[in-house]
Amino acid sequence: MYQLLGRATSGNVQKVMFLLEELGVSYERHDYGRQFENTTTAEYLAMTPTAKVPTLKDGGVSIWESHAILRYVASKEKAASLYPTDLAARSQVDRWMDWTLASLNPVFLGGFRDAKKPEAERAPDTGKNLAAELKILDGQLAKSTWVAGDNLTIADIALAPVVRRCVAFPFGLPPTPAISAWLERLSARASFRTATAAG
Ligand SMILES: N[C@@H](CCC(=O)N[C@@H](CS)C(=O)NCC(=O)O)C(=O)O
Repeated sequence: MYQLLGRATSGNVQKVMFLLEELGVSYERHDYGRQFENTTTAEYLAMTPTAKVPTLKDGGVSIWESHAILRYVASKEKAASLYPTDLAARSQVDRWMDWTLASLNPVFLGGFRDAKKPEAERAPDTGKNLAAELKILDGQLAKSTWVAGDNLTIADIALAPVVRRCVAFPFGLPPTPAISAWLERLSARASFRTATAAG
């Protein structure tokens, strides 16, 4: 059985929960990070040198980096609709997953920090930078039901826990109707609701 180490309030842990729930495979989650189990012990660092969550254990294998975990589990479970084996289709998924970490995540983290501050103390470009990235995603979702085409894939699974937080930031972001419709489609899935229930 998969063992998932990481608190349920972490967006990166939520991605992995979303996939495991969607697949309906058995797993146990253990609260690591923040106020829970320490991620800086020698034992944890031997698995995950970044001291971050999530870590996934599968028998003798342990994996860190949420997107590497998503690719591992989808491939191991032979979930070809979630992670296509056709290389061109797979590249559609991979590009949005890479974009999530390389482009959206840095502005999301800026937003996450700034959202807690009074307006006058926020970095001037936080809302603008977020709006620019969300516009790119909104454009894609205006063209296809799911991020990488007609099927839910691990690209949607990687994006969803991050984007739902982005659109809730108090920055007066411009409307992104295709993202809103996509979030509604996601909310209809029990897997997504379970994965994000902790907030
Ligand atoms: N790129 C990494 C980022 C991991 C990360 O930053 N995790 C955060 C939670 S979202 C963390 O471990 N924070 C420290 C903690 O929770 O103790 C991934 O996608 O897994």
